[in-house]
Amino acid sequence: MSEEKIRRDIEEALLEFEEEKLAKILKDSLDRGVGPLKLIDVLTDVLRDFGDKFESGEFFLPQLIAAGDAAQGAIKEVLEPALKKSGESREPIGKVVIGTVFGDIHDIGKNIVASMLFANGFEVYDLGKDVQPEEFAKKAKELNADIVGASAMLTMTMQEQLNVAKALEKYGIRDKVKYIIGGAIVTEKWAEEIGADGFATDAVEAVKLAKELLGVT
Ligand code: B12
Repeated sequence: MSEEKIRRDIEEALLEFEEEKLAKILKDSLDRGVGPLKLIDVLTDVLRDFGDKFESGEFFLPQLIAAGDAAQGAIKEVLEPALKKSGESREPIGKVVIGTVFGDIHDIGKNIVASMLFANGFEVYDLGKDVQPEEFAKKAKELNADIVGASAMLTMTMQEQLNVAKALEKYGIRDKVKYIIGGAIVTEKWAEEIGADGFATDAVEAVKLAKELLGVT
């Protein structure tokens, strides 16, 4: 099956908000040897396209919510287990605490990053979404984490990534952890501005960054 056909099928399932149909397309594609990473790429691209259509007024919020929910469900059911499979039996190379910042409920990207880090040998503690800055710091201190990751998708919630950095200072662990950020609105300039140790635009880059920061090749 060509990538174009898979994209068309995924798009159709999401337009109909059909989680089961989407899960089946993903399962069939995996069975045919298409990698989970490739499928995540295609799904991400379709979702971003929906976001653009929402912005231009072609789509409405309920459509975005229903499509986002269907994508999330199918990723959890089919793609996350496929990603995790490859990482299950390895010694952890580092401990990561990750979450979506306070006021922000976008967690699809964060979940993919968490799964990819896990699949690549990291021990991952996922705080979920809408997480208060202190929660990141508290958990990182408790677990003696190596990396803290904060995801933000809204211009409105970007500031919370700075608040996480401040919370890490407050808990006295800013120099003990590497702080990484991500999300559609995050730029290198913003990462520098808030003193983060790095940022990544997708999950593959996030894994590369995490490994680099811990000096793992
Ligand atoms: C799906 C979606 C939703 C779903 C979320 C479902 C869910 N469970 O996540 C729902 C419908 C709930 C939603 C709600 C809203 N949304 Co919305 N949403 C989207 C959409 C279409 C896709 C986001 C997504 O999942 N992308 C796919 C994932 C895989 O990509 P990603 O998130 O970018 O993640 C990757 C990277 O960023 C990176 N990454 C992510 N996190 C991290 C963390 C670390 C540490 C690292 C290193 C890397 C990293 O790796 C990820 C994997 O590759 C985007 C459009 C877009 N262009 O992004 C809008 C978008 C983000 N939403 C937007 C808006 C405005 C909203 C609402 C405010 C709408 C409203 N008026 O109510 C609400 C906000 C609610 C809230 N308080 O959070 C705007 C934001 C604009 C802005 N600049 O602020 C966007 C850009 C749409 C648009 N074009 O207007 N949304």
